[in-house]
Amino acid sequence: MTRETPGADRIVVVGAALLDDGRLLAARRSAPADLAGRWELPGGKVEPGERPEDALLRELREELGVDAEPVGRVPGQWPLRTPYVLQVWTARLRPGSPAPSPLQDHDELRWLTPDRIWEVDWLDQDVPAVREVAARWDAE
Ligand code: 9L3
Ligand code: MG
Repeated sequence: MTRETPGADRIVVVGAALLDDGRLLAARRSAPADLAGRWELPGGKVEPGERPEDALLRELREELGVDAEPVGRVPGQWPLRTPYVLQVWTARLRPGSPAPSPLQDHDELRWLTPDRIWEVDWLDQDVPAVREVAARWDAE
């Protein structure tokens, strides 16, 4: 395989740590059934030939109707079900972009301050990523 991936046969899923006014956006999944009701960093699969940052912006537009800009990659990557692996970028809303709304894949959104970050039931897979985001929050 010649595609640039983090390991043979891995497919990257990008998640956005969307930060605004000192708060992190959490999104509650509405599907599939085994993930519904759990909270995630919104995002999705990188398409073949697509740059992860571009996938991130596309997913935020598709899922939440917002224009964002990537800020930086959160170090690390976390296994999802084979062959997927989660990578996370911090991102911020572009000026003039509407507030995120749950257009598809999600049925509720919540902006979390650092002291409330663990009040939602994050997907198991997202927990280590959120921990990493929280650890770096002060530096943002
Ligand atoms: N996933 C896990 N955590 C996340 C995201 C965005 C996605 N923060 C998992 C859920 C699905 C797979 O990755 O099993 C693909 O995600 P999507 O394309 O259904 O959003
Ligand atoms: Mg998605």
